[in-house]
Amino acid sequence: MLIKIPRGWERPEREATDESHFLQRRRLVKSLAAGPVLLASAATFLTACEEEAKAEPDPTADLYPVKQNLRYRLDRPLTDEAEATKYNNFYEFGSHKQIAKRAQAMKIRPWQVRIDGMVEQEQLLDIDDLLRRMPLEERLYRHRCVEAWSMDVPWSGFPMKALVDLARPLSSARYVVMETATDEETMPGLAQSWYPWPYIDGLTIEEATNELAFLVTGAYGKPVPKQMGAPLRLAVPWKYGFKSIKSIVRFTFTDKRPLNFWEAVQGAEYGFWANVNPEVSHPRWSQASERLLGSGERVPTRLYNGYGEFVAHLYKDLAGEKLFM
Ligand SMILES: Nc1nc2c(c(=O)[nH]1)N[C@H]1C(S)=C(S)[C@@H](COP(=O)(O)O)O[C@H]1N2
Ligand SMILES: [Mo]
Repeated sequence: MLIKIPRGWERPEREATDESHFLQRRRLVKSLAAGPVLLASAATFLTACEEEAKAEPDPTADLYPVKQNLRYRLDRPLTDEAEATKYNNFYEFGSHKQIAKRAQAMKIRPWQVRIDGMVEQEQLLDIDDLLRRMPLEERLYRHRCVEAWSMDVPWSGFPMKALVDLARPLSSARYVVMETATDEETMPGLAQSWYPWPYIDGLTIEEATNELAFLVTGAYGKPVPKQMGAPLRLAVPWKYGFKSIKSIVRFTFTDKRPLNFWEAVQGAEYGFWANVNPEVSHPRWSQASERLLGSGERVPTRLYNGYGEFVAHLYKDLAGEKLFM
């Protein structure tokens, strides 16, 4: 009989389901100490907030659905909306996937977006003005989480290049850093003080102005739901999902490469570039295949998540950089 001993990168995905595996024990200890009293009050609070959410219609709802840009197509079916909206990574609301209900407490109006750093002039933009100025369109994109699951989503939004043009960065700027809102009142994850809040991530200016980089304002023909990063979220489909930062309040132009949230948490496992590559394993699991959200089917992962024709050229002179983690 042949006994096969799996190597590190051959381990099943169930071992790869949490980016903060090594932090779990600590969180568990803390939550056990907090006990059931907290859970009960959280439940009451959520009901109140859900009521509030229902009462506040999105002021940009009339903009949707937007016209689909047929240049960005999929060769596999869209993920069911019900699946994509109930299985989410949004650590501000907790380090597990069932945060959708909790996220409804987030206040997304008024919402301002600051543009600062190496720009001709700092700007503070109201989200509703911004959305009405930007060229909205729908794109069908793949999304590949570093945890080896994926989904296919009809996003609405605008090319990030339009925002960079609006920002008028100085020629010395090389990166754009994005930052997620921090609202202690509605985001219980912020109390997990061992995480380096706020969540930030960044792109080079070349990446940010690549035609694929997309700022998401909607999904499935409606304003994007809170758990998916309302009212403004990034989609960079050739990179692992953690680069696609949610609920953005700030764009800072800089000449210094930022240390993103996951890199700061665990630099041995997550880096700045994070381009999808099935041949480069995560230190704790293989990236060769992925599980489709919804059907559960396992399919091979593709280099640059299938978007090489759009982005491979961005990396050809970067030998020596860790491009795929
Ligand atoms: N602010 C913030 N943005 C975030 C995250 C997060 O925890 N906080 N998780 C990232 C990860 S790991 C993934 S896979 C996607 C998940 O997006 P989804 O919940 O819409 O599927 O959001 C990314 N953006
Ligand atoms: Mo992810």
